[in-house]
Amino acid sequence: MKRIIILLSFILICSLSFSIQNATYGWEDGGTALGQYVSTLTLENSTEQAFGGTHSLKMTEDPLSGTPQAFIWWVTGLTDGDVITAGFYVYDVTESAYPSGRIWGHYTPPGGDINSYEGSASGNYDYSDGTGWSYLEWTWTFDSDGGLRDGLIVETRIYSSDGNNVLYVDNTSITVSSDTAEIDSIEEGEVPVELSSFSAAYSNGTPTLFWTTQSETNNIGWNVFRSESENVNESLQINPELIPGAGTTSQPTDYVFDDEYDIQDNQEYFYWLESIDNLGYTDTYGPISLTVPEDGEDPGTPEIPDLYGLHQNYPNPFNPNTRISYRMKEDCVGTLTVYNLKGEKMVILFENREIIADDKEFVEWNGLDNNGNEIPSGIYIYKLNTSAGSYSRKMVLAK
Ligand SMILES: [Ca+2]
Ligand SMILES: [Ca+2]
Repeated sequence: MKRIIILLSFILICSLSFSIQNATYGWEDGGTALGQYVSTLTLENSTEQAFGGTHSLKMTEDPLSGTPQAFIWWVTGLTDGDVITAGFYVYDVTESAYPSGRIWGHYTPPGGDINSYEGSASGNYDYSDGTGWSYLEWTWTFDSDGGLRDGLIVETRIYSSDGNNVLYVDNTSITVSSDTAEIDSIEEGEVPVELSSFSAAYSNGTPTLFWTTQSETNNIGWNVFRSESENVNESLQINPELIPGAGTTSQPTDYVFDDEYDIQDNQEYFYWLESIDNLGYTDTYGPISLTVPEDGEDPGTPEIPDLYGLHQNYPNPFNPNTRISYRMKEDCVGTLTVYNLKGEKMVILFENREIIADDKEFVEWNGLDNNGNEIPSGIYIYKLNTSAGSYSRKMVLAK
């Protein structure tokens, strides 16, 4: 029996060591493609269309010459059985007519350059659907053909006719199930998030992080990492759920996050933020540090940042309990109400409460309405109306 357990744990360790590499690219940095097939294809970095951000790859075939291809990814060092999945969005507004795009692939030989060719790798026979931006994806299981091949090029193909010969491509991604393969990508300089402040404060036994963005592009959310050293590789994620981002906005957005994990007196902690866009592209910010004072005393340590208003609830998404905090610049009277997306009042959390200037106050909500009934899963809006201004935010109840 013991032997079986050892064997099982060995298998488990092996499967955990198997890794996936991934990469994304969105043409925000002015690049075009790694290469191309046939010179009658013109590749430009264009702002005429974009799926994400403001730039995409514009493909123009002129004169017509068959099936031109832009080389989007080149993976080398592949071996039998490696799995490669790649995809991208194509902008096409001609249903069942040219121009249309397709995802396809071809092999390269060991030691070959990007223009070498070792046979078609096939691809997805579907065209872009002609309804605007549509997503094309394909998965290849690599076959080295007895060692003749070790590379795969992922192509965007354009099919066109006279005068109908322009396509746009954006937000491409690739995953490769291999530790040793090398993904050659067009370099990315995209800035998904413009972070203008990131700070930490300690009060009542809890470190609280505050950060503000000036703009966000396809930012689905945030993770927070903490370490006792300045090395991000030794850090651990401390948010139980992804903290929702603002998506795409040019308006400033404030975030607040309480570190609920155990802390030790006199210990310095380092914090990082990670933003994740809709394709899984991540960026890391930090670290900032915070030293927990002795005996949990509130020290003369970090000043509370200048963050007023209604804060994002925590946790979020939640089930069924969550905490909503707020801080006002001046003494006022406020009412905090939860609405559903139809604008129906679900619960009044407090009414005409006196709010003291500069105090961070909070209320806990248990997911029940004013009649004590459970509220269904969904997106809710909470509004704080005060004599000094009104604030609202969204939260997600996920059962
Ligand atoms: Ca883009
Ligand atoms: Ca079409």
